[in-house]
Amino acid sequence: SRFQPINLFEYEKLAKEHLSQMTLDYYSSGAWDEITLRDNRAAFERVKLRPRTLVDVSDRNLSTSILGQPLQLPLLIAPMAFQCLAHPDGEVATAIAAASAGVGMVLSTMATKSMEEVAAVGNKQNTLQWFQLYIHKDRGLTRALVERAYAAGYKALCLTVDAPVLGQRERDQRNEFALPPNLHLANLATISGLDISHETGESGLFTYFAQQLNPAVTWRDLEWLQSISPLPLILKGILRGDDAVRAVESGARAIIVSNHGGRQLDGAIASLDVLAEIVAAADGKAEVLLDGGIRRGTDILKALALGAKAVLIGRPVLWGLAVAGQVGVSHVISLLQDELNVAMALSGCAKLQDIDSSLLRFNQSLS
Ligand code: HOC
Repeated sequence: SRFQPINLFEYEKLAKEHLSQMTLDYYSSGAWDEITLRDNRAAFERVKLRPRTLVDVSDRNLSTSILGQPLQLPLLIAPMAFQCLAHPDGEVATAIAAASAGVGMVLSTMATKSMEEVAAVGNKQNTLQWFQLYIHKDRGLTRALVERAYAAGYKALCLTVDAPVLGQRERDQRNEFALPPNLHLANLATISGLDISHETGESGLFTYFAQQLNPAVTWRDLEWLQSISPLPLILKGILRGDDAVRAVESGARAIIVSNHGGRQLDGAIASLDVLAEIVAAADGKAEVLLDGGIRRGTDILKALALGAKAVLIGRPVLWGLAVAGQVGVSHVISLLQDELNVAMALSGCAKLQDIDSSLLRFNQSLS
C-alpha cells in the first residue's frame, strides 16, 4: 500500500524516492552554507501565537483577493524553474492544481512548459497567473517575453530583483547540474534561437543563464519595463524597508518579501524577520506577500498576522509534483488549506481579516 503523506514534511521525504540526486539537490539546496535556507524555517518556529478564546469560529472564510483578483485562500505558487524535472507534466500540472484550488501561480521564465500552454489552463478557470521575469541583457528578449505574457493573459509581471548574478549552490557545482536532453527552456529557446536542450554538461546551462542575467539593472530600468507593458509590476526579492519605499515610488503594485528560498545571498535575513519592516514601509501603497519557509498552516497565519496579504510556497509544490503530479500538488495545497482552517479556528479567527498582530508574541531576539 502506498504511503500517503499527511503533511508537507512527509511530502519532502517521499519525494526523495522519486527524484534523481541531481534534481533533488538542485531543488532543495540553498547558497553556500545554507544558513538562510534553514533560518527561513527557524524564523517561523521563533514566532509564538496568542490565541483568542471563546470566539464564534463555526463559519470560517479563507478567501481573499490580490491586486483585485479573488483567491480561495491567501496562497500562490512561487515561480520555480524546470518543473518537468519533477514530473513530465511539470508546470501544466502545477497550473491545473492551482486553478482547481483557486490559488495563484507565478510562472518562471525558466519553465519547461511554454507560457501559452500554462496560461491556457489559468484562463479557462479565470485564475490568478503572473509571469516571472528578469530584465535580460538582451532587451529584445525581455520585450518579447513581456509581449507574449500579456498576449497569453498573465495578469502581472513579477520581476526578480535579487539575482543580479546567480547565487552559488555548491551541490549543483559538485553535481555539474544539467538538464536532461529531453527537457528544454520552453519560453527562451524559441525566442533566442538557442536550443539549450542540446547543451550538455553543467557549463552550458549555467553559462547560458549567466549570460542572460544583467547585473547592471537598477531602479531606473523599471520605468522602461513599465513603458513596454500595461501589466502591473510586482517586485520579488525585497528585504529592506528603504527598498520597499523605492519599490512603491517606482510604481510596484505588490512586493514579495523573499530571499529566493535561501538560494542567493547566504546569510540574508529570513523573510519573516523582515516582513513587519516592509509592511510598515509599504504603508498600504503596495500589497505585501512573502515566501520562504512556509510549510504549515500556522506559518501562513503568522505571516498574515505580520501584515502579509498572502504567501507563496515553492519547494513543497515540487515535492507534490514528484510524488504524484497534479494530484500531489493538489494534495499539498489542500493540506495547507486544512491546516490554516484549523489554525484560524484555534486562534479565534473566523476570517482572514481577524488575523492581526495581537496574535503574536516575539522572542527577545526578534523584538
Ligand atoms: C542553471 C540555471 O531562480 C533558481 C532559479 C534560477 C534558475 C536558473 C538556473 O534556481 O533559484
